[in-house]
Parts: sequence; structure tokens; C-alpha cells
Amino acid sequence: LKILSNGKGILAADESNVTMTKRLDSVNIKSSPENRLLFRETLFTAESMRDCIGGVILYDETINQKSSNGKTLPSIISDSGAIPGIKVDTGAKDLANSLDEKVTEGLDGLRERLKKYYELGARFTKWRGVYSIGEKYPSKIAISSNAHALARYSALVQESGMVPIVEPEVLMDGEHSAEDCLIKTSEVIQKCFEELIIHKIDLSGIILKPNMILAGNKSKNKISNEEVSSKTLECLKKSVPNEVPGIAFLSGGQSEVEATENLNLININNNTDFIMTYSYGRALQQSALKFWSNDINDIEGTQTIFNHRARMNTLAAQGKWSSELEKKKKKIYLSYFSKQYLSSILSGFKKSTRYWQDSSISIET
Ligand code: 5MM
Repeated sequence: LKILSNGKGILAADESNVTMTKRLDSVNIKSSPENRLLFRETLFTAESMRDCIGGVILYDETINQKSSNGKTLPSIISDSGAIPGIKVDTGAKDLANSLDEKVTEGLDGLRERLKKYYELGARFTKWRGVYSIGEKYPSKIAISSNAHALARYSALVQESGMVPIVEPEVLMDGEHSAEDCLIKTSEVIQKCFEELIIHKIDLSGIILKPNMILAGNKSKNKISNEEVSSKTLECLKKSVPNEVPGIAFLSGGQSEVEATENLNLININNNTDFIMTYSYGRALQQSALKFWSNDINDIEGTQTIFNHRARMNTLAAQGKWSSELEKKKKKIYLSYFSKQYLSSILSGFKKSTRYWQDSSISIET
């Protein structure tokens, strides 16, 4: 609960090296261990870690890295008051007898790996099952094999004294309607709980990380944010047992502001006892990464952008966000950029052009 209370949320910084390389390639930064460390360290030392972020999900490489001052990343996270966590699955692999679908692997040797991660400072873990929506998908095989793996994973994690995040992600890729997403996501989540109960998981000691109910990204029938919130609540109310204390949504490819706005409406309309917060990867990091890529040593500027996103989401997790507050971003950025601009005049205009170009990219009005 410490991870999720008072509007706090989770920073999902558990991109595997393959995914992180894609993210860094997209902003023309070399994906070296040093650069991956520098970006993550920049986020983990930001001011908003203290008041907004309750937990950070790390990846195997990152949990073993040390910062420039010799501290391990888990200890930097703990110093900010947040809790370090770790992704323990080893990825989604092709599913035999339904090769267009995936099953997440990583159970072999998990008990030993968990012991090691605990010693490194982790206190919670994450495992993600991935499901696509299509005419025949998700199939019964995908739904039951991923649920079974999530349950076996959760049992080992609770045995090791840590809290499992159970993440069944129904992807938004495709032409499907929001109604299809509601039906499929409900089926997936219900099967997960069926297996968690069979495996005797203490449901009061897990965090569910689901997708919101959205129309597919290629669907012609998009729904309003109000409908996203009502369908998401409908799905969770009928699928999640009451013992579960908290739900932390993934952003799943929504834009940053969309993910914040939807979370805010979910909280305004929340008629359940579940804490509803965020466990965002892209929706917390996108703008910060874009900005950072222009000058990887501009820690303050990158943190300014990350802090704003984290604060907006923490407000949304309490139903207190508004588009007016969102627009204040412009003022925050402009005052920061003006400071940089003035100092760059003194040092020969070099940086200024770049800052102003960036500001036009990332400011949403
Ligand atoms: C941060 O991305 C995680 C996936 O990384 P790999 O695909 O490399 O394993 C992912 O599990 C993430 O934690 C969740 O999907 C939430 O991230 P988004 O970006 O959807 O909020």
C-alpha cells in the first residue's frame, strides 16, 4: 500500500535492452549501458520521486548498475522514499499451437533469481502477459497459459517476501471496438484471478496492472474519455475480487495527456474500494526522453519535464487533475527555457536555438 497510497504511482522503467534500444534509437541516442543508466538516473533523482512515485520497476541490467557517485540504483530509489521493484519475466515468446500469440516465460530458476533481487533491494516484482484482440484472439490457450504462469509467478514472489504486480495487458493494436476490449479484457482478468485463487495467492498482497478499456488504435469508432472510464470501471468491478487493494494502470500507447485524463476520470467516477493509480512507462517518460536526447547532460531540464508529468498523474490518481493545471506546463517550461536562453546568450547562443526548437515540440496548449 505504501507504493500506491496518497496518489502515488509507479514508474515503469523496466524496458528490456531491446525495448530501450528502440526508444533511444527513436531519438537518435546510442543505446549503451552508460546512456541507459544516465537517463534512468536522471529520472530517479528528480524531485517528484519524493512526492509522486511510490515504486520504480527496474530491469535486470539497471538493478545491478551503480550511479556516478557509486550508489546502486535501488539505494537511490529508496533514498527518495520510493520502493525498488524488478521485472522478473524473461519476455513473451511464440505460443505453441497458436503461433500468432504469445506466452510469457521466466519461471525456470525464478525462486533463485528472486532471492538475488531481494538482496539487491527489490521489494516488489512485475510479470507481464500480453494478449492481442483479433477474430479468434485471445485464444483459450493464450488466456489460460498466461494466467497459469502469472499465478505460479505470484506464488513464488509471495514466498520470497515480495509483492507481485500481476500485469495482463490486452493490447490496443487493431480495429476492434471498445466493447470487444471490454469483453476480452474481462475474460482475461477473470481467468487470472481463477488461477491466482487455485494457487492460493494472498490477494490482499498483490497489485493488478491492467489496461484501460479502449477502442483499438485502428478502430473507426473511438469512444470518449468518459466512456473509457465507465467501461474500465465496469470491467474491474465485475472481474477483480474485493481483497485486491490496488490497481495501477499501464498506459499502453496512449498519449501522455490522454493517459492522465482517463486516470483522472476513473478516479472521479470510482465507486469501488480499489485504489486506482498509474504504473506508466511511456506516458511518464516520453517527453522527458525527447528533451533529454537534445542534451543528455541537461539533468535539470529533463527533470522539470518528468516532474510535471509525475505531478499531473498523481493529481489524476486523486481525481484532482484539470486541463488548466496541465496547461501550466507551458509556463513551467517557458520559465525554464528563458533561464537557459539567457545563460546561452552569455555563452554564445549555442544552446538557445535548440531549446526553443524543443519547446515548440513538447508544449501542448
Ligand atoms: C516499460 O515497458 C515494459 C515492457 O518492456 P519489455 O517489452 O521490454 O519487456 C512494460 O511491461 C511496461 O511496464 C508496461 O507495459 C507499462 O508500460 P506502458 O508504456 O504501457 O505504460
